[in-house]
Amino acid sequence: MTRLPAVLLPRLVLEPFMSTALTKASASAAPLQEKLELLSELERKVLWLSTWTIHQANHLRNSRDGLKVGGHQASSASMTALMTALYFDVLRPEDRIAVKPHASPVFHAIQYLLGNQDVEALRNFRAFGGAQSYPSRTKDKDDVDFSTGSVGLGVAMTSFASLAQDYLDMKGLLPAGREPGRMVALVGDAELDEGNVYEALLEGWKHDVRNVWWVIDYNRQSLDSVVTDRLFGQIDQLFQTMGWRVVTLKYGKLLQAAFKRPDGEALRQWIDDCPNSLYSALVFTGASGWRKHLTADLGDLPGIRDLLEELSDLELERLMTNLAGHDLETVLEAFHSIEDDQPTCFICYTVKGYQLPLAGHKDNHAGLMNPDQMAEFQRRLGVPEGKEWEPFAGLKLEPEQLQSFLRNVPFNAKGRRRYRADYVPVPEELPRPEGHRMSTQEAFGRILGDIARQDSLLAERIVTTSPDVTVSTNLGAWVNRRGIFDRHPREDIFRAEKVVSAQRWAMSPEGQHVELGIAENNLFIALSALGLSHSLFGTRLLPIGTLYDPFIQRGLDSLNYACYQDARFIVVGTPSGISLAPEGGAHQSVGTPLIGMSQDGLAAFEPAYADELALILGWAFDYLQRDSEHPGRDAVPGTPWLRDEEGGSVYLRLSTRPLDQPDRNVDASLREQIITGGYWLRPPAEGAELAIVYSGAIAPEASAAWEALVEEVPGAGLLAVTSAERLNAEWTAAARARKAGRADAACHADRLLAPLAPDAGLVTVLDGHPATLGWLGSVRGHRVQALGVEHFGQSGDIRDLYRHYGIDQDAILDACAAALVQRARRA
Ligand SMILES: Cc1ncc(C[n+]2csc(CCOP(=O)(O)OP(=O)(O)O)c2C)c(N)n1
Ligand SMILES: [Mg+2]
Repeated sequence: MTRLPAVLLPRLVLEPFMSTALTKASASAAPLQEKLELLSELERKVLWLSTWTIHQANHLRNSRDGLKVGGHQASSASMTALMTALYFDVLRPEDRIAVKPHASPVFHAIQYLLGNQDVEALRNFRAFGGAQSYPSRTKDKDDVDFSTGSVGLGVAMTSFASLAQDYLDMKGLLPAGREPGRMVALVGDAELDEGNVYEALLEGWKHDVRNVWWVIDYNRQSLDSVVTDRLFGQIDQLFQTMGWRVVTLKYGKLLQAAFKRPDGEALRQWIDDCPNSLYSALVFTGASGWRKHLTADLGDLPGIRDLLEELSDLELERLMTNLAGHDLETVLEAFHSIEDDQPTCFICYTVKGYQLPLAGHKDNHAGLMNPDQMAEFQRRLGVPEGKEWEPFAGLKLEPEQLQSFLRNVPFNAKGRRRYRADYVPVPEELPRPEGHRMSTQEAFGRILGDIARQDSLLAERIVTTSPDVTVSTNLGAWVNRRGIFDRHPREDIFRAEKVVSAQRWAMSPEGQHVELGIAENNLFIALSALGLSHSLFGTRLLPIGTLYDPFIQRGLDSLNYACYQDARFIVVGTPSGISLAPEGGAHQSVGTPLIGMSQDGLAAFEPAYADELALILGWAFDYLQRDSEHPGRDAVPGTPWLRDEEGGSVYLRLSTRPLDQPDRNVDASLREQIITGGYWLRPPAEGAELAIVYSGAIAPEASAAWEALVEEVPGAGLLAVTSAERLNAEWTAAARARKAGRADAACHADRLLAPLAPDAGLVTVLDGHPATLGWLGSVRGHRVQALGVEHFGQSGDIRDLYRHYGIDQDAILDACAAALVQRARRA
């Protein structure tokens, strides 16, 4: 009986492995054997660097605040072979990857070896300005494709990125010479507990997505513990039901060889039957544990007895943890065997903390090796002291050989893969829809309907999407003209059968609306992918997503995720507030204006009138496209308070409440004020003692209250706030600038309120949380009566509801009276 190799590295079990798939598909010219040797050396270095990066951050950098810095050595070690194989051999420049958040150190180590990350960033892992804890498109310098951090979202992102790629590809909008790539998620197995993953899976199936790989690091451990055994059978089936190919990588070459020995099948069966918890515990306890259990369960089989006798403790441990996810050749074989575009899920068995003393322990998620363990690990890997950051120190192969291999890594062939796209021209102004009375939602639909009729680049690049509320958010006119996107042309059956409908529902690759199922998470991740099209694929899209305003909260983490990645899109929340009256509290939004104010990367507007909306939309199409090289037509150099030159995404909170439209011409000054956040609809007299401030659909009540008030308080003003968010952002930014020495830094909110008497009262009101406008009192020290909605809405008509929640004309006048009384008392 042959003895298993002493050092169970892949090199010694290569002979039986001569996969044609691997040799055929691999772009590297290096002979297979040599390549495996190189990759296994690099894997060792990646394991070292990722582990050391975390160690350095926790043990060698001075902690000024006594906080543990953290980092995930076990989660990283789980993926080093998979990521080594992918980045150094399998991936191509056009591929895009979402890396499991807590494998960030592995990603940074790989980019370091590829020359795309500097050592300072590694040294400063998790420190200010250093490599980020979780891969970040916006904060890391080493070409992160998709940010991750909130588990599950990066996974879904790959599916929608593939949809975005198809959208461009099928319209011939991918820049010349750019091949479609694979969208690859490196997934922690516990990420599959996140519901959004299944929402994305189902949506992906509907859209027949392709070129998506999900590589699951199946270490059977999450943060708290070991995951349930029965889960994977189910997940396997689920993927297959959704049309995915499932490739399970369970056993490495060593175990495969052991299974071929006498009684080897019994060993396989034993491992197959071994509960996840026991397996993990034995990984941690090591040889003694394996021997005890294998002897008790299989000791009567001569083949197993021989095996246990032959193997040293180290050999036995290596054999029993030789899961396929750590076996480079098995991994490469699997990846390279896929040559078509069918979505593929690789279930890769791994050990969390592989090769580390933390391996397998259920509490290892946040576990860190202590300095003694680290020293022993360093010795074992042969990394000389003082050369911890040297890319090739301690490896057996010559640095030149390794460097030359790295220079030819296909993934790195084109350098940084951040693209730029040409600016899509936006007309100076979008025309305001005709009509004396309409809601902002209707105006939105009509403005888009007008654009849909045009033959312009703007019309070509707008893509709309909605989670099953396309018609009820007034996208109908747009969709009727521009059609629904589908990879396969599909007839509108109702139309073909001559059933009368206002809505055309034909689908084709030319369509410009992506219809989604109801899942709001998918909406925001779709916007995230479409809104990064310029950077990921080199073609600018102008995505607009619509949903009912309260359901923003359903997809809030995904919205935050989209903004965190600096995706550019317009999200339209409509209808909003209790103005949706009869629909009741379950559909009425209260807190969304505060979301608009607090969400970074999102300029939020709540216009009342169609002309305001037309202006804001036109501005938004330009704002979406801004960056340092295209600072936008409104950006004034030297006034950085609003960060307008950097651009961002835009949130429009709209309403179904029809309002009488003002008959006015919007001049340049008014335009600027609408975009900056507010204007005096009725300017106050100099030294006025009172002003009513409103936002959005409540405009008629605010106006009526002002009319009634002005008879008794001549000179009172009526301030229309189109964007509490921008007024607020500019106010705080200007204050920061003043502190930094810019004495001239002023803000629009301050200028607006300047005419009022210093002790004037402000009555603020909106169909949303009162805190949205209440802060205005702090700008110049005015006393505020803040009206708004603080409690869940309910069914009713607008009159009943506005009265009940205290935002009707009477409530506004009562607040005005209170403000005047308060002022008189202080005088
Ligand atoms: C939405 C969200 N909830 C919770 C967390 C905290 N968290 C980080 S990793 C993790 C478990 C990860 O387990 P798994 O995906 O299996 O990765 P492993 O560490 O085992 O590789 C949790 C709960 C998070 N990052 N995101
Ligand atoms: Mg896990």
